This record gives sequence, C-alpha cells and structure tokens, in this order.
Amino acid sequence: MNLDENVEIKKNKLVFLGEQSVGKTSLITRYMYDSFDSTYQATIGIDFLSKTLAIGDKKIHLQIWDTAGTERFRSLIPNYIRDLSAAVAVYDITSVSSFDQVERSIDDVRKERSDVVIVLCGNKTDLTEKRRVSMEQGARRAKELGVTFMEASAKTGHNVKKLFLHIASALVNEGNSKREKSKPINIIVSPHNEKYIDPDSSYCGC
Ligand SMILES: Nc1nc2c(ncn2[C@@H]2O[C@H](COP(=O)(O)OP(=O)(O)OP(=O)(O)O)[C@@H](O)[C@H]2O)c(=O)[nH]1
Ligand SMILES: [Mg+2]
Repeated sequence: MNLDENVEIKKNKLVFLGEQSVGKTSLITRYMYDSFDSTYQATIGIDFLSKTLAIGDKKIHLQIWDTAGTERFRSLIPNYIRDLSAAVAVYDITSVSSFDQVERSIDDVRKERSDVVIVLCGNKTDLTEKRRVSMEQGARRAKELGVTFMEASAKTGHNVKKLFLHIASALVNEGNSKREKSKPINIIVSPHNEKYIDPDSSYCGC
C-alpha cells in the first residue's frame, strides 16, 4: 500500500438503526450501488459493507453496518453500538410508530457512547400522499434529542449522498478539530465495497 504522508486514514463505524421496513438497507443500497429494489427482503441479523471516501486530503474508511429492524434481532444491536463513530436512526415518514421508535434507538446509542455523530433520518419522502410525520415534527424531535435531522428517499435518491457525506465530513472535522482548524471540504467519493473480511486489507487508494 502506497500512501502519501499527508493522507490519513481513519476507520469509522457507521450503524443504521430503526424499525423494520423503514428503508435502512434501501438507503445503503442507493448510496453504494445507486439502485433501488421495491421488493422487501428483511435483513437477517447484521450486514456489513465498507466504502472509502476522500475528503480534502483526508481519506475516511466508513464501515457501514446495516441492522435488522425486527424485534427478534434487537438483542444483537448493543454489541454493534459499543465501538461506533456514527449512527443513522431511520424512520419512515408514513409510519408514526417508526417515528416513535427512533428515540429508543438514539437512547441506545447514547447509553453506550455520548460523543458520536447521530443523524435522524425520515425516509420515503417520495410517498407524499401517505405522509404521517411532518418535516416540522422530525426537525423538532431532532432538536430535542440534539441530533442532525434530514429527510431522504432511497427510491428517488433524494438526499442520500448528502446523508453519507454529512457523516463523513463530521467525522473528518471531528478529527481535524483536535489538531487544527478545519479546512474547506472538497469531497470526492470513490466507489468501493465488499462484504466484511478485514478492513486493513480493504483500503482503496483510488
Ligand atoms: N416508496 C419508497 N419505498 C421505500 C423507500 N425505501 C425503502 N422502501 C421500501 O420499503 C421496504 C423496506 O425497505 P428496506 O430497505 O428493506 O427496510 P429495512 O429498514 O432495511 O428493513 P429491515 O431489514 O427489516 O429492518 C422495501 O419494500 C423498500 O423497497 C423509499 O424511499 N420510498
Ligand atoms: Mg434491512
């Protein structure tokens, strides 16, 4: 591996949480493969993907963990939260119960880690006629919980890149602020993904 001395690699674990069927897998699939599947296939247990992004002169390696929303697998989640750097708590804007549940996901994260980047994400904005949770309600809840708020649609791709880039930038800036004032961010995304094997061997310098 040939690395420029100015390039730093950080490994960061990003976990997607939220009720069954809110679109966690679809958001990740849209970002990684720029595709969308309308047939529902529930995630079993936990899935892992990774992606390397370049933000200015920093390289950031995101480990993306997709959890299952089913109650049956809930007991697995604390194990994955322990060493995370960022979390996306997803709800479906057409489902009030999924919105009520995000608070529990955020509490779970905060119980383990108080210093992580958390985004509250209302997904399925394309379903305008079926909307049951307004943007204002989402924004208000996010403010109360002290997290970033975003709405997105895995189907149309609306705000999906923004969601990931916001997290990557926040993680890079977090590292920068410990050493220097943050520089303007220039983001270049390099496609890179695989099932989890060994993060050390999966670096892509492209
Ligand atoms: N219209 C619309 N449908 C969506 C969107 N995102 C996901 N879906 C659909 O919602 C269903 C559930 O999506 P998934 O991505 O599997 O949901 P999940 O949160 O991963 O579900 P679990 O793995 O069971 O926790 C699928 O049929 C998707 O096609 C969206 O933005 N708009
Ligand atoms: Mg899933």
